[in-house]
Formats: sequence, structure tokens, C-alpha cells
Amino acid sequence: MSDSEEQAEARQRASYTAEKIQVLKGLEAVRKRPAMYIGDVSNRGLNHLVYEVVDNSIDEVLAGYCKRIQIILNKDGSVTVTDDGRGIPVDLHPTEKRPALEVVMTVLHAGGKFDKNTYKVSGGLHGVGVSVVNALSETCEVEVCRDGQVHYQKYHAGIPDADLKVIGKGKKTGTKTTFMPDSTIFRTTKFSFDVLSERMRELAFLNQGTEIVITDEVTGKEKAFCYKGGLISFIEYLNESRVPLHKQPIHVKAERDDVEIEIAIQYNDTYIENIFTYVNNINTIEGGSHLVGFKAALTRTLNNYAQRNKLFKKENISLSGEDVREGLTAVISAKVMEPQFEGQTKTKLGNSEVKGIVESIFGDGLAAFLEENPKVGKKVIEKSLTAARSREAARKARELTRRKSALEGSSLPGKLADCSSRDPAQCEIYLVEGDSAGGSAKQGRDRRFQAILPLKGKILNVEKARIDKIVSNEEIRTIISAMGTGIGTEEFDISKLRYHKIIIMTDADVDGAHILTLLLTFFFRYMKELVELGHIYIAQPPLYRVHKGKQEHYVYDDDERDQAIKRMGGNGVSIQRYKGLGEMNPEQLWSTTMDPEQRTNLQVSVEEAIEADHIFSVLMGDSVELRRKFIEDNAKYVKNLDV
Ligand code: 0RA
Repeated sequence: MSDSEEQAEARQRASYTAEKIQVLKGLEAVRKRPAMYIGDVSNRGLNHLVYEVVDNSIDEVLAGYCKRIQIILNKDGSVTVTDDGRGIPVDLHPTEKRPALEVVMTVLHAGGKFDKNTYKVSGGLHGVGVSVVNALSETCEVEVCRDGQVHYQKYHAGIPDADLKVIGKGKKTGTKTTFMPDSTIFRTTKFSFDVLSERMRELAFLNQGTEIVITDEVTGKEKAFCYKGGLISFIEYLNESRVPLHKQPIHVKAERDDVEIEIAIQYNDTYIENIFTYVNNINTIEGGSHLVGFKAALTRTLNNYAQRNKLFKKENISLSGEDVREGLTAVISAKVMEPQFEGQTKTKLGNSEVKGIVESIFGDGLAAFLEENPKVGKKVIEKSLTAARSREAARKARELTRRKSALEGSSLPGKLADCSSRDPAQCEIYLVEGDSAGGSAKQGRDRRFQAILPLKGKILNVEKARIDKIVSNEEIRTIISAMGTGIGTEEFDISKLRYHKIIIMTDADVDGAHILTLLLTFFFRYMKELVELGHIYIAQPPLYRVHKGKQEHYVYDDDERDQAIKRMGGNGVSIQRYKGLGEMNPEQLWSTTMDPEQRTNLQVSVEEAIEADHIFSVLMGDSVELRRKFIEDNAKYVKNLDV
């Protein structure tokens, strides 16, 4: 070998070593700060590992090569994701000098470098790359079928055990990934079949015709999703328990300047606005430019249509955005090349060019539909006009309350026992079922930062009532004025929120569960941001008091109860089952349920917004049949209720 050849080889070795060190550093960073990459290390972060792997297969769906994705929760606690795409490339990576597959599996953000013309996700929780999943797994195995061969590699904590090798032959193509989440990193390593399957259903709706099957090998549960109708099927699912105003959903699909837009909408006879928006299959909870464009087009197109067809009896009337969205169920799906995600949870689309594109595509599509379906057009305009009238009535009712409370000198409800702090970030409000529990809570609380609002009986079911009736309901009015924010999409103002923690405290019986559901429905429909931003909590009062002599334990479920009895030695242990909050004295209520040092509140989230909408619409809607089926299917969730 000549000197220069030797030098070149030495240089290459050095650069290879340098690359290896880079890779190790990257994997180490992920293992040191997992939350930076996947949000958190709870059940939520754990489930995101599955989403990340599935997202890569979905990219292959979007590229047009993958039809089926299978997810198996294995008996040993690992997960296997299999797709029938082209298979991750295995040839040498031009600069890294290793198989592309190994690069994808071990280098952060190496995933999307091969194909330029795909709608890749950037930012947000997804799209961190499958190398992150690998780094956070005790073991991970990939099998790639392509070019007639089966390629295989295994990793420990993201580091390859050996070089990529060929382990067999096969005609088919595809990728199979099996990973075992690292139990030293995650607080829990048990995947949630129900949560995962909701997301798989959503992906199946959003990617028309793709078959997604999820199996739990432990319980034997399996769900297979495949929707020929895509977004149209999605809308039909969302409106399942509602009465539609027109049979066929309105569907618009087009592409402009590399932005793909698909929208489906259908009106129903409720008063609820129910819009889901997506960018590259990601739920944009905070909305953004695609939603703004959609709303603008809907309002403008319906007003123009009504004007031109003389559907407004009075001249000079115009429908507001809220009027035309009453009883509307809509799904908006945008595919954007370089999405910019903004907002508190990075789920708001920032790309301003998308607004105009959605506005013109949807405006044109809707106008064309209305011209061809005048009967539907007339119905929609009539519904919107009724909405406008009742909104006016609601405004007058509110105005009246405002003037009345101005006369009385205070706008806060008399039943509210407010706290002394005026810093909302420090303040909490307990919404308590019944006057007697309310009384105990008032005595037991820390009045510096805890306010108590006792609620009498059941609040109105907002799922079935229109806004004017809702705002004239006494119980709901009390809640609204205590919150300080106002309600609805236009009037709601989060900056006026008076308490950053809103804690619902009800009895552990059927009535309590009903009141809880009614309250959650109200917040979900009319103060959604409170739920989205995590301001709503459910208090967890103990189910039993176990005591013997001077020993005393409060426990929250049957397992804990049995353990406590064992610890105390069985004999002479007495057990008290709390049926209502009223059975606890103020001190007990404080120490078990209200003391921030000891309590365990449940934070309500809308990660599964579709499921939440479905639950509320079914439980609170008109269909007895669907309700019965739902309760049967979900019996396990209600087993702790005292039926
Ligand atoms: C880039 C190029 C090619 C395939 C893939 C990515 C791919 C990635 C994943 C991740 C999970 N499943 C996947 N399937 C495919 C193929 C390029 C070619 O064959 O020319």
C-alpha cells in the first residue's frame, strides 16, 4: 500500500469512528432526556412509540406502496408492527457507509432522507424518527423483505448487536419491527389496546382503503379497520348517534400548489359544532390556517347562496360563523409538504398559504354542491337562520343577567364560597354534588386558594339543548359566571379564567357518574379549551376506610382494600364503604380528597377527542339502542360504580 493509500484509509477509519461516536451520543441523548423526544415517559409516551413506528408505515401508504399494517401487542410485552410496503432500503448509505436500514434505525432524524416528494411530518410529537423508538427499547428487531431476500438486524438500547444480515428468501416486500420498551425508562410498559386502537381507527379513516389490524395477544382482543369511504365513513361514524339533515355527506377533494385538501361535512339536528382537523394525519387540536380557511369559506358561501336564492325573508340579514356551524360535523384533512406547527401543544398549523387554498377549494366545492342539491341548501340555510334567532335571544338573556348582576353589585353567584387569592394560577374551584357535601367541603377546604361551588341535582343535558336554553339554565349560569370566561367559540376568553384547576367532585354512585358526565359534556362542548389545556380534573375520594384500633387507611379500590386488610392482620379490621361524599366529615374530606399534598386528582384530557365525542353523543343522545350497546361493550369502565 502506498503512503497516500494508507493515509486515506486511516482518514476513513477516523471518520467512521467519529460517525459511530456521533450515533452513540445521539442515542444517549434520547435515553437521558426521553421526554424531549416523545413528550413523557408515562402511558402516553409509551403509546407514542407505537404511533412513531406506524407513522413510518403510513408514509409508505402515502407514497402509494402499502395497503396493510398490522400491530400485535405480544405476550412478552413487546410490540410488532408489520407493513407490506417496499421495505426500508438496505443498500449502503452514500455518506454513512453503512446499510440505509441501520442508519434509519440508529441516527436521529434520518428517516425521511430518501424520498423527497412525500408529505413528511415535522415537529409535533410524531416524526421524531424510529431511531428514537430503538434507543428507548431494551431490544428491537427489524426484518425487511425486499429484492427477494429477508434482511435482519437486532439492537440493544439502540446499538446493533451485529451487522445487517440476510436470514432467508421471500418474494413479498415489507417491513417488520418488534420492540420491547425499556422498563428502566418508562414508568409503565403496558400498552393500552383501547387507546391505540382509537388512533388506528382514525388512521384508517384518514387513509382511505388502508387495512389496519391491531391484536392483543394477552386478551385475544382484535380490531380490524378498513374504510372504503375514507372521510365520508369518518363523518358517518361521528354522526352515528345523531339524526342527519341530509343523507349524503358533502365531500370535497382537490390539490393546489402541492397542498392536498380533503373535506367532508354533514349537518345533523343537534346544536353542536364538531370539527376535526388534520395535517399529514396529525390531529391539529389547536386548529390553524386550514381551519380558518374552512370557516371563512363556509360562512361566505352559505351567505352568498342564501342571498342569491332569496332565502333570507328579511333583507340585510347575515349569518354569523357560529350560526352556520350549529349542528355541523366536519373533518378537514390537509397534506402539506413542510408543515409549521405552532401553539402551546404544537398542534396548530402555521402555514399561512394554506388558508387561501382551503378557502378557495372548499368554497368552490360547496357552492357547486348547493347548486346541484337545492333541497339540502334550503334546509341548511333554514337551520342557520333558526340558530341566528336563538343566538339573538341568548344574547338578550345574557344582557339581562349582566344588568341584573350590575344592579346587585356583584356578578358572582351567591352559592359560591370563593377563595381569597386573586391569582388564577394558584386558585382551584371544586364543583361539588349536593349541598351537604358542599357544606363539608366549605368547612374542610383551605380558603386561601380553594373555592367551593355546590351544585343542586342534575345540570341540563347540553347535548340536547340549544344555546338560549343553556344560558337560561340556573345551574349552568352559576358555573359560567364562576369561571369568568363566557362560553362558545366566539365569546369564550381563556384569559378571564378565574381558577386554573376546576375539580369535579361527585359521589361514587350512578347519580354521581351521571352528574360527572353532564358536567364533562358541558365543558367539552362549550368550554373545550379548558379541557384541551388540562384545566379540568376529577376528584378521587376514597372508596373505603379500613381501620383497626389506632391504625387507619383510606383506600381507593378493592385491591388496595385487600392489601390493607392483609397488612393489618385481618382480625378485628373494620371496613367502611363510602357511598357518598356526605359520609365524610370536613377533616376527612380535606385529608383524603382535597389536600394537594395527599390527594390524587384525575386530569381530564382530549387526546382521544373522537372517542370522547362518540361517548358523549351516545350516552347523552337519543338512541336507546346505541346507548345500551355502548354500556354493554364498556361494562368494565363502570364496574366501580355502585349500581
Ligand atoms: C424510503 C424509501 C423506500 C422505502 C421506505 C422509505 C420505507 C420506509 C419504511 C418504514 C416502515 N416501513 C417502511 N417502508 C418503506 C423505498 C425506496 C425504493 O424501493 O426505491
